[in-house]
Amino acid sequence: MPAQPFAFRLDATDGRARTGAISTPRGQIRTPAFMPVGTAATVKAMLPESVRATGADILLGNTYHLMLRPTAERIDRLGGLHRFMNWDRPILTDSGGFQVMSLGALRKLDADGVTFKSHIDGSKHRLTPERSMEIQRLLGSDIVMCFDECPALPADRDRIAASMRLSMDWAARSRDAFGDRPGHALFGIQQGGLEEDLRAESAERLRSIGFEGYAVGGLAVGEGQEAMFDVLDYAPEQLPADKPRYLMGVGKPDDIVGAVKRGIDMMDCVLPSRSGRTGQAFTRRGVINIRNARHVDDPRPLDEECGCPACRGYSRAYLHHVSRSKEIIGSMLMTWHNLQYYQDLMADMRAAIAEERFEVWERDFHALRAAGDV
Ligand code: PRF
Ligand code: ZN
Repeated sequence: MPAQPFAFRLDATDGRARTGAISTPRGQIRTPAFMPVGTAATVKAMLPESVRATGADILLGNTYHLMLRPTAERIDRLGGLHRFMNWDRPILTDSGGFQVMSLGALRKLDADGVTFKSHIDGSKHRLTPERSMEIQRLLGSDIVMCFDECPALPADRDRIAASMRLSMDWAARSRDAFGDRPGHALFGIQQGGLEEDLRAESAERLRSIGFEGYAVGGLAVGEGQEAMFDVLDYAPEQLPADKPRYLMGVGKPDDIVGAVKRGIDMMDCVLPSRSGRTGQAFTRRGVINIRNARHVDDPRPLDEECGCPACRGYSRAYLHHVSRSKEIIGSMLMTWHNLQYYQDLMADMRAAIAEERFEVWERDFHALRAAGDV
C-alpha cells in the first residue's frame, strides 16, 4: 500500500476554478472530473473499456439499485462491484437516501433511517447510515458517500433546516460506521437548500467530523440554474480547500462549466447517457435531436471536432435512422458520443485552468453555442 493511499493534489487554480488529481489505489482521477453513471452495474449501452476510451477515470454506482438487484451480498460473493462489472478503476457509490426519496418509493422516514418499498417488486427494505456503509463496503466502493436526506425544492426553511440537521447526525453515524479503511474514502454531503446560513452550519458540522472529500448536495432539485449558481457562489468556499468538492447530480454542459468556475472538482449526471438513448446529442455548437426529420439526408457527422466512433464512422442520416428505428446501435453510438463530449469538455477545462485561460475559454464555449449553428 502506498504511503498516501487516498490523496488529493491541487496543481493549479484560475480564479476559483481548480485542477488537480485524486490518487487512489485503483488509479488517478483527474479533476475537474465527470463521472458517468453506472447505476445498475453498467453504464447503459457501453462496454467498460469504451467508457474508459472516452477518458473517464471513475464511475458512479448506486446503493439503492444494487441492494435491491442483484443485492450487495451477491456482488460481494462474486468478488465485488469492480470484478462484477469488469471496471477496475475507481468507483464512487451514492448512499441510497436521495434515491429512496426521489424515486418516490413508498417510504417512511424516521430519525434512525428510512423504510421503503422496492420499485421492482414492492418488497420492504430499510436503509440506515450503518446499513448504507455496510452495503457500500460489500460493493467495494472506493469513494463512499454519507447517508443523507434531501427535500425537493421549493421547501420551507423549517423543513430544510430539520432535514439538514438529520443529515448531519447521519453523517456522524456514517463516519463511525465506515471505520478505518485505508485506500477507501468517505465523503460528507452538505445540505441546507438555498439558505446560506444553513449551508454554513452544515459545512461546519461536516468539517468538525472530518471527511476525505465534501459534496454539495441538495441542488439541481428543481431550483433552476440561477438559484443553483447563487448557492455555488458561496458553498464551495464553506468547505475545506484542500479536499475534493463534489457537486451531486449535475448537470447540463453549461451547469458543469458554471460549477467548475465556482470551485467544484467532481460531478456526475445521467444526462449524457440517458439522453443519448432518446436521440439527444450534445455538441460543441449546441444540442441536436437526431430523431428530427431535418437530419434524414444529412451526410455530416454529429460534431466535426469529435473523435468518437459515432462521429468518425457515421453520418447524422445514419444516426437518425438507427435512433428512430430504436436499433441498439443507435443507443450505443449516441451514448458514446455524449460521454466523449462530456469528457472532452472536462479535459478542455483542466487544460484551460492549468494555463490560466479559463475566462477566455468560457467565453468561447458560450459563444459557439450561442451562434445556434448546429
Ligand atoms: N444527496 C445524495 N445523492 C444525490 C444528491 C443529494 O443531495 C443529489 C442532489 N442533486 C443528487 N444525488 N446522497
Ligand atoms: Zn462524437
